[in-house]
Amino acid sequence: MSSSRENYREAVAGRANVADTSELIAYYDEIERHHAGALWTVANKIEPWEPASSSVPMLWQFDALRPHVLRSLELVTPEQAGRRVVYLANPGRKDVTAAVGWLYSGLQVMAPGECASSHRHSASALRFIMEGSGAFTNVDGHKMTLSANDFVLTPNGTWHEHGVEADGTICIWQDGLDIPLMNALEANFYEVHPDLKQPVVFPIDDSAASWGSAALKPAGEHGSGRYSPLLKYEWERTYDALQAFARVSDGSPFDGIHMDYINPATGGAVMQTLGASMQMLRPGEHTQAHREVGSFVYQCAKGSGFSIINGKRLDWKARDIFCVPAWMWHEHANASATEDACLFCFHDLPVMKALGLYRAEALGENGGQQPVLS
Ligand code: GTQ
Repeated sequence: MSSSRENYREAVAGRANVADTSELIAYYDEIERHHAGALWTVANKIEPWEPASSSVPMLWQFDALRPHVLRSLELVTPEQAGRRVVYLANPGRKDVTAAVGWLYSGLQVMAPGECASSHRHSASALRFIMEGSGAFTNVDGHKMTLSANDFVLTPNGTWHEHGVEADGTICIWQDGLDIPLMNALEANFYEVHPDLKQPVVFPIDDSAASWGSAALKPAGEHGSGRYSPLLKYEWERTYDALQAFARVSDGSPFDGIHMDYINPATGGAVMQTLGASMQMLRPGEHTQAHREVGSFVYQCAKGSGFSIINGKRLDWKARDIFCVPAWMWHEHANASATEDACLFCFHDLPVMKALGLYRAEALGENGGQQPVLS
């Protein structure tokens, strides 16, 4: 961004444009000794014309990571590790352990009969199940059984532990959390359950049975208001909803058949800081490009295709994870002419919207797609 054209733009727009002289350099050294600095040396960096993400568009292929995730089963126990997870490290965000922006993502693996002890924290968390059977999670006494492509919440402040039944198989799921955001806000508390394990208080899968119907809820019940009382969104119901919507809608030019997971008590996002959606790209569909203020982590739930993110093409298939950094152009394509493709996504849009920061922009007035540059 330091081309001569940029310099010219900075100068005419009343932006910082001060050349280094030996006198100024000596001055900068002097004030640095007083733990201070001259604003005009950093102004253009800390007040960019538009969001300038340091995150890199990344693809994490499940087939490449899976052997390493399975290897961790032999190397550490859940008792030793707390959580046995291989996290996704964006090259531009290593310092804050983020997959993109202020969002964390990891692959957690558990073997039959194992259980990871109960804890709670300020970070909000979600899981999207990748493979295996017999996995369960217990959130504040609500035990839930987990199957492939189910989406589960562990909202901030709730006690949660995970395990796999003795007659299950090795299970892998994606964990999505706002850990980097909580640390950026210096608001992150963490607590281990005094008994390491909490009792199951409610009937198994009571949350989905109570709140999981498309348009019905328990009469007079409103939930806590802080997060969705529906803690598990089953894949079959999600896919049925996409199919039904596709019969009556052309969908979004940018995202195809696109539905938000909602808090059924409020119609709002599933948690205060994290939102999630599922989208279906019909056979051969290639969407128009747009960009948004917000960071996105995608997991392909079904089919295969590619996304172009600021000119970078990422080819994905089921269980691959990729990210879209804030304010980067992105478009998605289904590579198959016969099968649909589904993308799960979690993001920080609830934060952007609560703070009045959300913006979206289409590429070109009548839509547009990007050239592939890499
Ligand atoms: O399962 O609660 O991948 O607290 C990172 C932090 C999973 C969890 C992660 C966590 C968890």
